[in-house]
Amino acid sequence: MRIVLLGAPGSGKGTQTDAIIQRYGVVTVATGDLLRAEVAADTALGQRAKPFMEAGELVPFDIVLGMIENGLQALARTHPKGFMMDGFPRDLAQAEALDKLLAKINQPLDVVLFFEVRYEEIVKRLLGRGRADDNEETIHNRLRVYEEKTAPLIDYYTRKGLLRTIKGTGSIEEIGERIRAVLDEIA
Ligand code: B4P
Repeated sequence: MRIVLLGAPGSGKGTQTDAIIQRYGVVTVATGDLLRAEVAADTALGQRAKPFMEAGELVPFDIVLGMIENGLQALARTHPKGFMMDGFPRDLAQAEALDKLLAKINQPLDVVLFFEVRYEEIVKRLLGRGRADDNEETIHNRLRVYEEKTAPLIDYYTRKGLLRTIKGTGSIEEIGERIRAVLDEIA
């Protein structure tokens, strides 16, 4: 199965990935985690990405796409059960690039799970988490960037018939149950 997790920062995508991996045997590709690892290791890529992440802006296209391209081609060979993208695509250019890449390796997407959560709830969650980019100013900028650049993907994937909306509030188990209901139908 090939899945995209779509939703605002803090909508709980990362929180649900372990349960999905265990049940469906897919592997996860989380651009946020990959970028944070590059920053922590102080690589040239991490040094370029860091100021964008600290400001809550999207990291430039070439950096993110390079990471995805390398990863996906290898994953298609090593993980026949499929993959789940968390945090990618983040805008239309990334979505179109992903479509092209997946068409090239003959691995089209099966479903896009859109996590629907109100912004007041998101701000509360992220302030509670307290990661380096979870201060109030950066959170508001991340939500503004999400609204402007990422939210148009809801229409993009609806038009392709791939979007399924998951109500992202309630307990982590309740949300997991809603996800299972959708994915069991597709699997
Ligand atoms: P990400 O790492 O992708 O975003 P995130 O804020 O961690 O969101 P997620 O939805 O995964 O939230 P989580 O489950 O952790 O991006 C960070 C930055 O990286 C971006 O701002 C950008 O700069 C850069 N970046 C990443 N991908 C990029 C791309 N493709 N292109 C360009 N730039 C990119 O949940 C958040 C909190 O909520 C946690 O504390 C969790 O415990 C809590 N929570 C989860 N579910 C809950 C529930 N049901 N109830 C209560 N709390 C809950």
